[in-house]
Order: sequence, then C-alpha cells, then structure tokens
Amino acid sequence: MAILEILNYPDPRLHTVAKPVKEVDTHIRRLIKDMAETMYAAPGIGLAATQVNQHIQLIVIDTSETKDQLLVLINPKIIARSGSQDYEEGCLSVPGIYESVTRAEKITVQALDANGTQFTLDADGLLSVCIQHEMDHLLGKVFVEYLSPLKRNRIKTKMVKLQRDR
Ligand code: K1U
Ligand code: ZN
Repeated sequence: MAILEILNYPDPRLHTVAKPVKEVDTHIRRLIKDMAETMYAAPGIGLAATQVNQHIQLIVIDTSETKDQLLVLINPKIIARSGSQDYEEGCLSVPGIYESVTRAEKITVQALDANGTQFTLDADGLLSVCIQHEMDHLLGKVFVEYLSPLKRNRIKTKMVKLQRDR
C-alpha cells in the first residue's frame, strides 16, 4: 500500500470534474487501498479521488470511532434528500480550517462497492455531511466555496502563504 499526496487548496486540479468508473478492476481496488491508507494516516474521515489527483468517481469514508468500518462509494448518486443541518467541516485539502456549512440532514445514496455491486444507503448526521462533502470534491467543489468571498479569499491567501513558507 502507499500514502498518496493530497492536493492543497487552491490547487486548480481540485476543480476537475471526476469521470464515472467504467469497471471496478484491480487498478481501482489498489487505488481504494491506497486512498484508505492515506485517509487513516492523515488522519481524516473521508477522501475523494480528486484530492489525490485521480479524477474518477471514487470516495472512501470511515466515520467510526474504531476506524474499522471503511465505506467505499463508486459512482455515487444522491437519490433522495431531506431536512437541513449545519456542521463545522474540515478538509484534508484545506488543513487547519474549520467552518460551518449547511447541507441536507438526511440523504439516500446509491453507489457501487469495492466489488462493483450496487447498494443503497440511508445516511444522517456526520455520515450524511461527509458523503455530501466528498461528492462535492468529485464535482470539483471545495467546501470553502460555500463561504463568503471575503472568508474564502482570506483562507486562500493563508493557504498560499503556508505552501510558500513550507
Ligand atoms: O474531504 C476531506 O478532506 C476529508 C474531511 C472530511 C470531512 C470532515 C468533516 C466534515 C465533512 C467532511 C476530513 O476528514 S477533515 C479531518 C477530520 O474531520 C477529522 C480528523 C481526525 C479525526 C476526526 C475528524
Ligand atoms: Zn475535503
């Protein structure tokens, strides 16, 4: 397995729209393992392929306390949503920044698992927030884009300085 490099905001590659996965083959299963290892090592509770510069519709998530409940979503689609919730979100591509974002409270998502088998999942709370956050990554959207232009520009300037001074 391997730890992959995570792109940092405002890297323009984070705005790439991901393509559907055509076949869940050995290459995809290898990437799932590497993304899971990268997410656990960060540490984080989710990671989208976009963040490791792979522009395909693949997400890994583990919101469990024990970090042993890996959820793999390939070609995810939200088929129902209801309610609204505010949550203080973070992002491995925007390290050190936590801001409140409003999203749907409950969602139903349809996706393929690591075996290429379709499944349907009802999610609420943190899992719902995390799935929506990661699906935004696949659309080329970073959570700071929900913030005011003033806040977003302050974060952008901070990130550019951090990367310059590294
Ligand atoms: O997409 C990402 O960059 C991962 C992100 C997922 C996320 C967190 C919170 C709300 C929405 C989406 C993270 O994992 S940020 C790090 C984080 O939340 C965390 C890190 C260690 C322990 C617990 C949480
Ligand atoms: Zn993120």
